[in-house]
Amino acid sequence: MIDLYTWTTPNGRKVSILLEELGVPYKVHSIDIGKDEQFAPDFLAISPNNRIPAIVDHETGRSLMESGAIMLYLAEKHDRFLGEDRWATIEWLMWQMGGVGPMLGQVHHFVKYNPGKSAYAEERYSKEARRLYGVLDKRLTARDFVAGEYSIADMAIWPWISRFEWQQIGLDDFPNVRDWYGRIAEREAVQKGYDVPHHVTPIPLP
Ligand SMILES: N[C@@H](CCC(=O)N[C@@H](CS)C(=O)NCC(=O)O)C(=O)O
Repeated sequence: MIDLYTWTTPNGRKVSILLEELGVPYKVHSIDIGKDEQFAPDFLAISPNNRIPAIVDHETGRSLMESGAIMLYLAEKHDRFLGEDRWATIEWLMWQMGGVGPMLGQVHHFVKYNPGKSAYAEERYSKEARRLYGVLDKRLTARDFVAGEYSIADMAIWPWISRFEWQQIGLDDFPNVRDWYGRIAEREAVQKGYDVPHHVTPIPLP
């Protein structure tokens, strides 16, 4: 059994989507980051960076923080969703971890939650968001999924794109991203994983 510590955010949903895709049993523990539950000593023992998601795998005794590490661990353990070209999968997973997550996170912070506080930051991160969407759109020109077949890289990127409205991005401007987003949104495991630890809204559709 796996314990998943998570909240209703893109980084949390990445892991619940993967667990649903794998079909392995897991127990959900809500860590409400709006109430600072990520700073509780019990949680810090598992996730010393005070961030969700984190897991404890009781079968192996391993605990892990950082969504990318968790996804690689689970994919390797079950030998699934690493794609036919493992290094392409890792490459695009790292692209999400190093670029999409941090940059779109800044868009949410400045554009969605603190508009008007810093025109510079709003412009900088919005521009970066459009650049990243452009990179993804180009990558998806000749393939259905970022590493060829559906993999943990898609599962890592997709929850960030599901916030396209927060980012004031029109998906019709990026047709390959729009189609890829729709293909993934149709998956039952994605719909279930999106609602962990609880339902907030239906999956936004363009
Ligand atoms: N690089 C980390 C980022 C995790 C992260 O930023 N989690 C956010 C929610 S999406 C969080 O827990 N924030 C709590 C805080 O900032 O104190 C990962 O991918 O797991």
